[in-house]
Amino acid sequence: MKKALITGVTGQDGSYLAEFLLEKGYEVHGIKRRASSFNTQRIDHIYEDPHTDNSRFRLHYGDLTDSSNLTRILQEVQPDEVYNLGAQSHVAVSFEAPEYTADVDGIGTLRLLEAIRFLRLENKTRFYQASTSELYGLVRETPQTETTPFHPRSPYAVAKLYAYWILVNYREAYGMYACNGILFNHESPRRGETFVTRKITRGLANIAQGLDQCLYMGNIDALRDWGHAKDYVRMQWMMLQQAEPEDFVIATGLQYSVRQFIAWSAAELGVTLEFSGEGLGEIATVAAIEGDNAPALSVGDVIMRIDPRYFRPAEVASLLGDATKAREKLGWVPEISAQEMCAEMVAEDLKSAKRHAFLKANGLNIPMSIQG
Ligand code: NDP
Ligand code: GDR
Repeated sequence: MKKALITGVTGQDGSYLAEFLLEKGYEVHGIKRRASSFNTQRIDHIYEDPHTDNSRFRLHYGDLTDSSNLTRILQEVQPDEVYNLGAQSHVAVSFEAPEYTADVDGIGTLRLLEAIRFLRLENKTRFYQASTSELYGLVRETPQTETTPFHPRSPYAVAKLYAYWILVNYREAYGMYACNGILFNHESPRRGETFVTRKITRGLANIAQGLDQCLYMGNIDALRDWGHAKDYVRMQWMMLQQAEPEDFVIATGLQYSVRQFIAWSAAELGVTLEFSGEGLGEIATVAAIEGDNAPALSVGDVIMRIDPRYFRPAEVASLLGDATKAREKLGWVPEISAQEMCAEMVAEDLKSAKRHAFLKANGLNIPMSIQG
C-alpha cells in the first residue's frame, strides 16, 4: 500500500486530494495545525475513529514553521509521496503578514525538502509543490506556459517563487523526484470564504435570503482562469506518477472577469444584475428576479458596491494559462467548466443560507461571519 503525506490537508485542495488518494487505495497521512477552534470541517467526513485498526487516514499535529516536527513526522510515516499544499495562501493577507508568509510558504518548502534529504528518503519519496500562477504576476506573455518569465507581485508570490526554485535546485543538485505544479486559480464549494469566488457565491446567497445587504468588492475588472479543485488535485497525483519529474502548468485556457462571476452567481439565484457607474462608484442593481431563491430582494436594490479596502498594493490584473504540456504528456483535461463550478458553489451556499434564514425566522439566530 502506497503512503502519502499531505501538508495543508485541512484546506480546500488537501481535502479533495485526501479523498482522491484514499479512493486510489493509499494510506493517507495529513498534517494539521493546532487551532483554538475546530479546523477539520473539510475532512471530518473521511476521518475514521482512530481506535479502529484499519483506518487508512491519519492526522498528525504539525506546522511548516517547525523543522523538528516535520522531520519526526516524515521519519515516522516514510511516505512514498509528499504533497506540500500547506501555505498562508491568501494574496491580500500576505501584504499584512509578509514575514510569516515567507516563513511558511518559502522556507517551509525548504524545511520539507531538507528533512527528506536528512532522512535519506530522496530515493524513495516523491515531492509535489503547490506552485502558482501568481508567479507570473505582471505578465510578460499571454497565455502563460511553463517557459513564461516570472514577475511576482506580492509577498505571497515572492515566497512561492523561492519555493519553486529551491525545489528545482534540490532536483538538480540531489536528483530528487520533485515537481512544481503551476496551478491557476481553482475553486469549489470548499473554497475559503475570503477568496473572491466564494465571497461572491456565499455573499449573494446570504443577501438573497435576507441575511446580509450588500457585497463590498475590490477590483472587479481582474481577469482569472478559474478551474475546479477536483480536476486540479487529480493532476497533482498524475504529476508524481511519471518516469521523470517535471513541472506543469494547470489551467483551463479560458478567462473571465470578477464582474462576470458576480453576474453568473446572481443569475444562478434567478437575479439579473445591471452594472452602472465607474471605478470606485460602480454598483450592481437588481434589474429582474425570477423564481423564489431571493425572497429578500426587490428590483432596484443595490447589492454590490466597491470598497477600496479590498484593492491590493500591487495587483495581478490578468491571468490565462496554457496547459498544452499537461494535455499532451499526461492526457489531462479539465472536466468542469467555470460556469458549472459557479452553479455548484451557489447551490451549496444557498442551501446553507436557507438553513440560517429558517433558524433566524424561528428565533434561533446562529451568529455567522459576514466579513470577507
Ligand atoms: P487553503 O488556504 O484552503 O489551505 C491551506 C492549508 O495550509 C490549510 O490546511 C492550512 O491549515 C494550512 N496551513 C496554513 N499555514 C500553515 C502552517 N504554518 N503549517 C502547516 N499548514 C499550514 O489553500 P488551497 O487548498 O486553496 O491551496 C492549496 C495550496 O495550493 C496552497 O499552497 C496554495 O498557496 C496553493 N495554490 C492554490 C491555488 C488555488 O487557486 N486554490 C492555486 C495555486 C496554488 P488551516 O486549515 O489550519 O488554516
Ligand atoms: P488570488 O485569488 O489572489 O488570484 O489568489 P482571490 O480569489 O483572492 O482574488 C482573485 C482576484 O479577485 C480580485 N478581487 C477580490 N479578491 C478578494 N479576495 N476579495 C475581494 O473582495 C475582491 N475583489 C476583487 C483580486 O484583487 C484578484 O485580482 C488565489 C489563491 O488561491 C492563491 O493561493 C493562488 O496561488 C492563486 O489564486 C492562483
